[in-house]
Amino acid sequence: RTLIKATGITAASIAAPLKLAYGQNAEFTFKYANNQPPQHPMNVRAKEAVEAIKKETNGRMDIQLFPSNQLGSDTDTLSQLRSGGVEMFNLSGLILSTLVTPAALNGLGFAFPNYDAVWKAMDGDVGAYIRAQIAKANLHALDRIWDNGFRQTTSSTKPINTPADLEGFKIRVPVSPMWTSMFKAFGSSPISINASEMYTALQTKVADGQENPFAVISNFKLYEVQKYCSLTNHMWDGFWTLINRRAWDRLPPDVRDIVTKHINAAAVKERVDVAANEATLQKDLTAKGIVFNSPATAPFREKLRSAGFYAEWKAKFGDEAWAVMEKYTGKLG
Ligand code: X2X
Repeated sequence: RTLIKATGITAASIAAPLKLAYGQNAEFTFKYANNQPPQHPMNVRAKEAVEAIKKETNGRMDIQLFPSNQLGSDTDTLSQLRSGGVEMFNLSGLILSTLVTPAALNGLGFAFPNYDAVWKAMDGDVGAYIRAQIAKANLHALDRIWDNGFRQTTSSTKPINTPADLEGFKIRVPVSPMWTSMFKAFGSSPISINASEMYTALQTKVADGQENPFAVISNFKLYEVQKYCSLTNHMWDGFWTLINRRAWDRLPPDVRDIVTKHINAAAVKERVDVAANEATLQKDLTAKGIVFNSPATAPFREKLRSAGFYAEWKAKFGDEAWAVMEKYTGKLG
């Protein structure tokens, strides 16, 4: 006890590692990773779902949630998911596109005018098309994609009013060709950095700006290192729940059904939470010192078109994928 006192170890810190020996009585244990802090609606809803799954399987299935990239950056965790070191992962489709190109479809610049169009496409044929391609990479994707959101552009140096303001702009983007391609088309200097390094990159001015939905700007405390938020709404991004194929196939069908039911339901609830938070978050961020502006978006889209962005991605995705998107978005580019 004296030693414990001297080292400042508390009862709580001794108990913590014991909690890591999870699933001792469970038949099946999964590690479930994501990049968001615990308070993001995705983790709130995922936590409820894993508790419901444990209960409904009478403790046979124990899924432990690892928020905040605790198991590694997104790109690291994707490798672990493929090798089976991590069984389950909520990952942005655009980052997944480094492995499954069509998973970036929904991130095409200015494709979706609003959430109504997003959910019709993602719960409809666009989502089905993407999931079929994911299956070919030996990963199982659950049906309902979680909302990350429409992305807005923040900066420590200046508001973005016109496409010209993006020229030469040092902007942090997630690790994905869709993002680098889009910001190169704007003439920016995109720097690919995982979410886990984003705050530091902005703080140390490796990048002057970044782009993310309100929930991320808020939960990652980017208001501490950014001043302006320009409502560019330049793309919509979501998280697929991905499961290692061998781990999934090891589960009996009844357990698979229970996992599917609860995680899908959690994703749908998370969409509602994120939408409900949008209005309050803009007020909160304003109170924290962020200055908002609403640029006209048509000139940004025109810039992408004239730079050949849509032609480049139509060739990469192919005519079939493009036609599936255009069913929901109207003519792209
Ligand atoms: O890395 C990001 O910017 C984030 C959190 O939006 C994604 O997961 C793509």
